[in-house]
Amino acid sequence: MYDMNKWQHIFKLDPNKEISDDNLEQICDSGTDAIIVGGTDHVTLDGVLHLLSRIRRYVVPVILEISNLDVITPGFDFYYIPMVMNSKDKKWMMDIHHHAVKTYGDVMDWDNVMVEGYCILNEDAKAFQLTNCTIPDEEGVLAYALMAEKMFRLPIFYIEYSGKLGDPALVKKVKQKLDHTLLFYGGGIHTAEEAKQMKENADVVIVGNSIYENFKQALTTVKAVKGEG
Ligand code: 1GP
Repeated sequence: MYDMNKWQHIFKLDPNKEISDDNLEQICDSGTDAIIVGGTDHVTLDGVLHLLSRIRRYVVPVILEISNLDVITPGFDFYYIPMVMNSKDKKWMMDIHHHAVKTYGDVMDWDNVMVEGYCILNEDAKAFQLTNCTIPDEEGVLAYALMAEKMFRLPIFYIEYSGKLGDPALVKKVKQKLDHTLLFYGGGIHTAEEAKQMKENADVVIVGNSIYENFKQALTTVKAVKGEG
């Protein structure tokens, strides 16, 4: 029903943060390709369900990014499952996924489940610390990208700088390694210019924090990546 290969821009909403009805309407009607519901801290099932029901008033596709098994619930268009490739712990690559499939495997609609090969590159990001990551060198990042596509055949490779603008040159080099796997870039995008710059190489840019920090600017990132701004 939805063609993810055509997506260019996604807003990521955190169920643990407040957003007014008016701002939520503007986000959902902004022309963004989808909304991801996800966060690292204090994400609860109640918070997820409340946000889902509010977003469902609009036509935009909505995705649950599963950071914790307690929040898995039906009703989303897609379920994104992070596999943190540069974590030191197998837990974040394999074990929680194994546990989830043991629990929910029989009722999962596998067509709507996408595994994201995450590479988290900001040491100060909460997700980096929570998942016990290490920073790879450039060759290391490129190798993760190749592994995501050629070994694991993942639909998405996600360069995550959450909270900090990343290195566009690195994003470009990663993009050159990928033929099929979609390259998602997220982190520190606040302005139309920053969004446009990252979109030059990433297939999809994700905008999160700036929704809560500078709402008007966050909205301008949609047209910027879609070549309308
Ligand atoms: C976070 O990649 C997203 O998972 C977006 O990052 O919040 O820094 O925009 P920001």
